[in-house]
Amino acid sequence: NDRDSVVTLLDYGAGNVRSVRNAIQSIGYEIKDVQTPEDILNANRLIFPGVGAFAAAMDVLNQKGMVEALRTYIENDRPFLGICLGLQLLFEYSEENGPVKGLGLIPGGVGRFDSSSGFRVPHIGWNAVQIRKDSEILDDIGGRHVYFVHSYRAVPSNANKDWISSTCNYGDNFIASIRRGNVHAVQFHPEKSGDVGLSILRRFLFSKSDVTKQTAERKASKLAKRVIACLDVRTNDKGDLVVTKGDQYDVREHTKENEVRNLGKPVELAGQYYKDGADEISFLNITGYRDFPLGDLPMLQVLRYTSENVFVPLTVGGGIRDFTDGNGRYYSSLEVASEYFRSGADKVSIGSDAVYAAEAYLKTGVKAGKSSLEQISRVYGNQAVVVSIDPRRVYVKDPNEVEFMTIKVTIPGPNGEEFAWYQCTVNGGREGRPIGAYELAKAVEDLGAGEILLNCIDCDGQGRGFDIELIKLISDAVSIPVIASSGAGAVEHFSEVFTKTNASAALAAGIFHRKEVPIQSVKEHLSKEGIEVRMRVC
Ligand code: 1PR
Repeated sequence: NDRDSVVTLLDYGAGNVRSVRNAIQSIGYEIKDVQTPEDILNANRLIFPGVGAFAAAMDVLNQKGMVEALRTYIENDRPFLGICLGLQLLFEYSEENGPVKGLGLIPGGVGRFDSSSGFRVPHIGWNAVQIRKDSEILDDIGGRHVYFVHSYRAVPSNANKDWISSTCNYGDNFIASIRRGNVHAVQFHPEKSGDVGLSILRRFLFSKSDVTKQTAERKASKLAKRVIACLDVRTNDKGDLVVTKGDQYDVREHTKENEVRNLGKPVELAGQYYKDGADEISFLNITGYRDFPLGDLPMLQVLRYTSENVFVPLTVGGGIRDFTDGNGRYYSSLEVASEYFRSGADKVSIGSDAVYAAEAYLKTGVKAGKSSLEQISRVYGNQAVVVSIDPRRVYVKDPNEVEFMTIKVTIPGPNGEEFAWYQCTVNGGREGRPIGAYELAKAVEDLGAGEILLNCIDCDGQGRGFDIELIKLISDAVSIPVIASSGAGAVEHFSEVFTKTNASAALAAGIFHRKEVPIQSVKEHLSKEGIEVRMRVC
């Protein structure tokens, strides 16, 4: 009946729940939004995709008078699915900016992952979970990877063991999901976990008899290495938004017309890469440094359309900074980022503006809190902010020639130089700045970056492999995840970067756009080499 095809969504307006909406709609359900506490009590099925910080979420629930309704709904064993923060809020308290009191339905608290044990925080990426008991909605996913992104987690204890339906190991065991009767909650994001995630949502939404049960496989899992497809997007000379790709950042054809290289349409390519098994998709608006992104509405459309059918994380970068338009209207970088999140992005990536922020921080030693990086990470959490670095290798004879961290190179420079540093650039590689990639990486980690996208201008588009020396330098310097980028030309380059450096993910563009190497072949190769990856369900 009609009521059976409606699901009630508790969206308190703190971030991107567009993907949850899209995922629910893609499996044929209508959404009713909670406006009042009564809507919670009257729900047939309630999904609570918690986003943002724990304290802020509790404040909003309290202000809107929804705490009691939620407690009653869950205590009455009504069909409930909490996602991410929607799981954490069920516990007694969280240490996030706290301790802060939660709903108190499950004994225990939520604490931060310990990065001193060598595990990078935030925990971002694909992990398989260990099923602990009949979880109903997770029944077919044992051994399959699901997508996590969080810095805080609840830990198992004697007091809450009856609730736990699966755990995951990341340094220590944490609670990946809970189930009691009709009440479910998951720490990971089913709406971002590809086919496996959609099947979890389906199980929650369908009545039990609609789904065939399969026996869960119990397999230990490490965080999988991610393979990311990157789409450099810009408007070509005809005014069409196209996916382009440069050689060392030069995106123009070397012909008489000198046109922008056109490798396809952003939404179509993103959809294709999702089907091919990409673990994440990045869009870089590569002329964002000169065009204002909110003027560039097509990019927002690209995100909206893509997020309707692509159920893995989406990152968008380019032009994230404060801006005053031709009419004197001021837009803060936070407004720009918010618009990206609302349109379907899960993370934003900051390039040039993060370089200026890091320079200012290193000069003064003070975190002024005003930079785009600091503001966005304060509001949306550091897991939502990637810093994209565009460094260029600069050879030197003697490390004392520069004040930046140098490496001893394996292949000497053009004049026999044995050392090099990596100079950061802004405006798409057009301007070199007085800061090294090493110094920048450490500074942006301090300022609130959750991840680093590490490009290399020298290697970009060359297909000769990643700059292993650079990636090792940076991935050893920080404790946030590092995405290796620039230079992939063959499947072996991916296994090389994962065996020789501490990169958490590898990103490529050209080889995927030119259909030289399918994403699935990269995954199969990595898996054969004993590197854990997420495999698509066929
Ligand atoms: O400075 O905040 O406006 O952000 C601009 C963003 O656009 C930055 O993330 C910057 O890296 C990117 N960008 C600017 N200009 C270019 C260009 O190519 N002319 N693209 C550019 C950067 C690098 C990667 C590329 C990898 C892999 N492209 O995106 O995808 O190098 O390529 P490959 O596998 O083909 O070797 P802001």
